[in-house]
Amino acid sequence: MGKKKTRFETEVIHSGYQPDEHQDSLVPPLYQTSTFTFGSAEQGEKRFAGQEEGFIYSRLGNPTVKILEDRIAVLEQGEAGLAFSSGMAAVSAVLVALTKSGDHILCSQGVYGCTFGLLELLKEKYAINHDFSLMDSMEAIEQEILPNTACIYIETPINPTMKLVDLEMVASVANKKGIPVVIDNTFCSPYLQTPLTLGCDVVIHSATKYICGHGDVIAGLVVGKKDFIRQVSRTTQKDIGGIISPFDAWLLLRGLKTLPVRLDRHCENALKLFNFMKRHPKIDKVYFPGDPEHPDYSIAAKQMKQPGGLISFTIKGTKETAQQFMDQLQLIKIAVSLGDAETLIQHPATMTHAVVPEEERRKMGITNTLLRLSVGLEAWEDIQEDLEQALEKI
Ligand code: LCS
Repeated sequence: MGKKKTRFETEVIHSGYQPDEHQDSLVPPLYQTSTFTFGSAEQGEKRFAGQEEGFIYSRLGNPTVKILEDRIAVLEQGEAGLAFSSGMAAVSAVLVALTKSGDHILCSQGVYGCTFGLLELLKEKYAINHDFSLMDSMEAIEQEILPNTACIYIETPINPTMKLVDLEMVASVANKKGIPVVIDNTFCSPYLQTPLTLGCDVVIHSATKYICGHGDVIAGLVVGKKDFIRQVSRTTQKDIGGIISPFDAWLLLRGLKTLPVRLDRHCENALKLFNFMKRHPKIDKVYFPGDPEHPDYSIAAKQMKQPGGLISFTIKGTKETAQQFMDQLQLIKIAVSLGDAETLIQHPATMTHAVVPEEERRKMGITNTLLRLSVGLEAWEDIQEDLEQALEKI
């Protein structure tokens, strides 16, 4: 683009888009089309052969989607981006691209339930094994990397336990061994954490969450080196087909513009609620990276701009107490997903992580009294009052 590099808050609004390339439209146009016409048979042949630039068919690329892909690449400070129909389409396209039968994946001790399901599927169907690792020291990781380890897969903060992994530390070990490090950056968005700048290789997002921000799209994004993104776009994306619709890409471009403004508010609200929850007699433990007593507080301070908008906590009592508490909430909605304007609460053991066997859940730290709160954009006093009245009733 040859333009002056601007700050994050400006890039979320302008990067990847030039109005003069699109009839001077201020807002990126929605190219709601499945296919593109060729002026001649020869032109069609050239486009398919890669001898001429241009769009062919929306599963292989679309101008609205391309703007989103270019924008997320800028925000994550990577070379290229790729958009998918869901976060899981992104996770599966990346993991299938990086592995083959007989390989091994080293994974953080805790991942989103469906990512766990995918790892199990890869093991059962294709003999791609995995191990979970605390990733808390260089020595441990060095020992856990096997000769057939094809990639390291990390969530940080981990959904829903809010444990953190030191990305720079893991990347320094992996880089020496030439093993790609893949990060699911969903909980942070590029506004709070940019893993590629810490030495990681591939970033994945469930764009359904903070990037969309409005609870109306399911989508995924991947950012990495040009060669890797091209490989994924020509193989596991093109041939498995989990592409985003142009309209959903358009909505994400709209949501992205307010990402920093929204996240500042999510984080501000979360910090206030954390201080309330930490002192409440009916709440047992609170897991929040902004807690100076959080075991990974120093990692959060090092690699995250702010502690984020998610708080997990355990209610004193049993699974039933936790569920009774949820049922008393009035403003806060019981729903999975996160990063929306509305404050959402969910019970991981029976919802997002219900597919994880109980034994594994215990190892990850997901107990039956654990709840996850996605702090929304409402007045924090109203969210606190709702928590307060529901806690009073249990
Ligand atoms: N990665 C993380 C960290 C997630 O939290 C999710 C979804 C995904 C990937 C998958 O993204 P999707 O395909 O849904 O766009 N997490 C959810 C959650 O915690 N509640 O509902 C969905």
